[in-house]
Amino acid sequence: VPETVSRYHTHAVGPNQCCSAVVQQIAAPISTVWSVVRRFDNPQAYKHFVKSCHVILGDGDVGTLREIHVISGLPAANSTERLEILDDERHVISFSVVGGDHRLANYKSVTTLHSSSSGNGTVVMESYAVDIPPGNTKEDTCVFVDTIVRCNLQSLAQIAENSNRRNNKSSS
Ligand code: A8S
Repeated sequence: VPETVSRYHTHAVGPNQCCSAVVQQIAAPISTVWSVVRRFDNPQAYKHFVKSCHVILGDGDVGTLREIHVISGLPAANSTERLEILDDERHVISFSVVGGDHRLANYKSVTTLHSSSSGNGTVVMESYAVDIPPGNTKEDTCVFVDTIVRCNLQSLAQIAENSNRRNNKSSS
């Protein structure tokens, strides 16, 4: 297990919280995937539930705040999120939810990228911890959040793999 995995994906979880992790294999180099993931100001590039995003404080360093609005049909309208870690060398990004009109209080996630042992690919690992909303179970909460995170990472894979294919074509 890489050191960044144990170091960044260990969450302190309170009694009324739950945590989980999603792993996604991507057939594109880590640099391609990282160029999409590192853009704290542009989550809508791969998170399809995000309708719009505005940076409300900061310039992309740790402490930057963004406000996202989500598409209709979700039990949420918007979310205010703080950039906690942005490590371009280790390929680690983390944000926490600090406000907004939704049910995922104290949501915090960490995303790390790893080069896959089998060739020129990337393994993305995203873990999170969140408060269990009143009236919900731990299981409900994990199913809901895992679904969102899995959708995001599948969409990330598609975008990175497509841009990788385009670049390979134009350079040959
Ligand atoms: C992310 C991960 C999550 C985002 C959740 C889990 C959210 O943006 C959506 C629905 C909600 O109910 C909560 O990486 C919230 O963005 C899509 C608004 C926070």
